[in-house]
Amino acid sequence: NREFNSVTPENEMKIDATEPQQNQFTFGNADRIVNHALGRGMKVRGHTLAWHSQQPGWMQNMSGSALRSAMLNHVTRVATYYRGKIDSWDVVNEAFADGSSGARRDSNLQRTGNDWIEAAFRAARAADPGAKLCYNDYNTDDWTHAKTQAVYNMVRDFKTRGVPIDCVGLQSHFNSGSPYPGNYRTTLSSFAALGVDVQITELDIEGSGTSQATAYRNVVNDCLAVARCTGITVWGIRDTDSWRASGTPLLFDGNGNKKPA
Ligand code: G2I
Repeated sequence: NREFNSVTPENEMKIDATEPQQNQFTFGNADRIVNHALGRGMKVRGHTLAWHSQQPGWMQNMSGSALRSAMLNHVTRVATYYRGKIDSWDVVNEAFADGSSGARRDSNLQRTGNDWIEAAFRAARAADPGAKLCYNDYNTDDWTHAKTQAVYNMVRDFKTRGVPIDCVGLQSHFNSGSPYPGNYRTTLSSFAALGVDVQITELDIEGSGTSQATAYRNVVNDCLAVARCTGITVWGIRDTDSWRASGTPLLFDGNGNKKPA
């Protein structure tokens, strides 16, 4: 409450959490977060409407037109339920493959047809016209990576053809194997130049002390330098609650005390 003006549910809006049985929606845990945030004037980032991972069992077993319909129904129902309460939605999460291919990630959703992503964005726009609609991914921070270029080309194509997209989320999970790239600001400004906002959506940086603080400073300065960089979300508050707890990647230690970062 003291340190943040925006909040994101780490797991509570995922497909398995909000639609555990087909057409039976459960919003209790997500509502607690949304109500807490809105009651204090904080914004909410919604995460996430369509994703190959964390699908409930019933969806994992679907394919083809039945899965396409179920996915669109999910997007519509969840975005409609939260209409007017979400600042930005991660409409589609992690749809591109890692490595040098620049291809889409294979998944049951991808196998419903290459247009599944734009279909999800159109459904989200119809359900909540006021929410900013984002494409969110990881390993898209380094401007030279094939995956970054592939997402950039998709967003450019969407803007050209009028597919409703407002923002790109860079997850920005950094560690020694995937460090803060020196061209990060170029990545942010290049996406922004397509006419979308850029948001840093899941920031964490493994390390400690001064070097960790320097990396955090670099990320923040890069965002501040790009007018359309409109938000920085850290992927947790205390190190001990992080999905990468052993890497102590967050801004507060296990006692909730501020770190140098
Ligand atoms: O994997 C790191 C992040 C990559 N980008 C998308 C994010 O949504 C993702 O977040 C992580 C959460 O931080 C984890 O907390 O996504 C994982 C998978 O959804 C989350 O892990 C899940 C476990 O898989 C569940 O077994 C567990 O019940 O966390 C749940 C709650 O602790």
